[in-house]
Amino acid sequence: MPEIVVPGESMIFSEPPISAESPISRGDDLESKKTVNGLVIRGSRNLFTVRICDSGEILECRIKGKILKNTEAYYNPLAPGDVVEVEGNLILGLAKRRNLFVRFNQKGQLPQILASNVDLVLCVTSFASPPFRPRFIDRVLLQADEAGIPAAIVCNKCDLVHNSDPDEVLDIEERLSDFQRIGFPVLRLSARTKEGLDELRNFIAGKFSVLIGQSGVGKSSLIRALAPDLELKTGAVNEKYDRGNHTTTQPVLLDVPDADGNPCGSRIIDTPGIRRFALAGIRAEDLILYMREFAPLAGKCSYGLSCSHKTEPGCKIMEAVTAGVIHEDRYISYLRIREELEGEDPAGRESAGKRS
Ligand SMILES: Nc1nc2c(ncn2[C@@H]2O[C@H](COP(=O)(O)OP(=O)(O)OP(=O)(O)O)[C@@H](O)[C@H]2O)c(=O)[nH]1
Ligand SMILES: [Mg+2]
Repeated sequence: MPEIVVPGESMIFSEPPISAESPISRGDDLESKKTVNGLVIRGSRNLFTVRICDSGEILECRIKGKILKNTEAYYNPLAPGDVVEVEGNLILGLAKRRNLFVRFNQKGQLPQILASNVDLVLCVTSFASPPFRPRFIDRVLLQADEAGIPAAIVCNKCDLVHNSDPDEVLDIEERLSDFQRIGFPVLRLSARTKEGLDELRNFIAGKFSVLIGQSGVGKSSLIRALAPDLELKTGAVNEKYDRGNHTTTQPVLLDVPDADGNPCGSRIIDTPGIRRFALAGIRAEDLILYMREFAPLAGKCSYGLSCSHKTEPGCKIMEAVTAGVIHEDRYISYLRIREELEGEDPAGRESAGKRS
C-alpha cells in the first residue's frame, strides 16, 4: 500500500471532529473501486468504524478476507488510531504503525491492542472511590516505556480529598511525588469541579492521547468535561465494592476542543476500565529496563545481568532501595511483576506484544 503519513507529534487535526453522534454511512456512494485512507475510530472482531481522512466521512467497514496481514499475533487486528486503506466499506491494508499500546488479554492469551500511533499514555487514577492504586500505575508506566510512548499520571477526583482520611491523602501525595521525581508528569484534578482541567487541556493540546485506568476513576467524565458536546456515557461507582461498573465497553477515538474553541484541539482514546493490568511482550529479566530509576543500574550488580535483584549479595537494586533512591513500593511492584512473568509461559509474552 502507498506510504501513509501516520499521526505524529506535530500533527494538525484538520479533519472534521469526531463525535459520539457522527452519522455513519455504508460507503456505497463512494466512487467505486477507489481506495482511500481512513482512521480507525473504534471496532472489534470484524466490524470497524473508520473515518476517511480526506472527506471526514464515517464508515462501518469490514476487513476484506477477514484476516489482515501482520496482525495475527494480537487478540484484535485493529485499534483506534490505526490508519487503514479502504475500498468502499472494505479494509484492504494497514499502514505501518508508529507504536502500539497493549495489555495482555488473559482470556485470549494474546496481547490486546488498546491504541495505535499515540503521542501520550495518560494513566488515570483517583484520590478515592475507587481507591488510589499505585501498583496499577507502575504497570501502565512500564508498558508505556516498553512501547516507547511518553506517559503521565492524571489523578482525578481531587474534590474528594477534603472528605478523606488525612493520612491516606499524605500517602497518596508521597507516592505521586515519587512518580514525579522519577520523571513522570502528574496532574491533580477533578472532572466534577473542573479544578485543574485547563492544565490537562493544555498538556494534551495538539497531541493524540490514550486514557488508561481502572473502572470508575473517571476517564469518560474527564473527556466529557473537556468536550461537553460528546455526551459520553458515565456510570456511578458501586458503593459496596468501591469500584466502577465497566460503563465504557470498547476503546473509542474522540476529538476534544482546545482552549480557543478549535473543535479538534486534541485527540483522545477513551478505553474500558481495566481491573488488572497484565503486561505483554516483556521478559522477566528485562523488567528493570522499563522501570526508570532501576534501568541505570542494569548490569551493575555483582552477578551482572543475571542478578534477579531478589536475594543476591552485591545487588545494586537492593542497595538503591536501602538508600531511598528506589521507593520500597516500586521494589515490591518489581518483585510481584517478576514473579508473575516467571510463573507463566514466557513464549506467549516474548514473541508477541512488540511493535509491528
Ligand atoms: N467526586 C467525583 N466524582 C467523579 C469525578 N469524575 C468522575 N466522577 C464520577 O465517577 C463515576 C465514574 O465515572 P466514569 O467517567 O464513568 O468512569 P470511567 O473511568 O470512565 O469508568 P469505566 O468506563 O467503567 O472504565 C461517575 O459517577 C462520575 O460522576 C470527580 O472528579 N469527582
Ligand atoms: Mg468510561
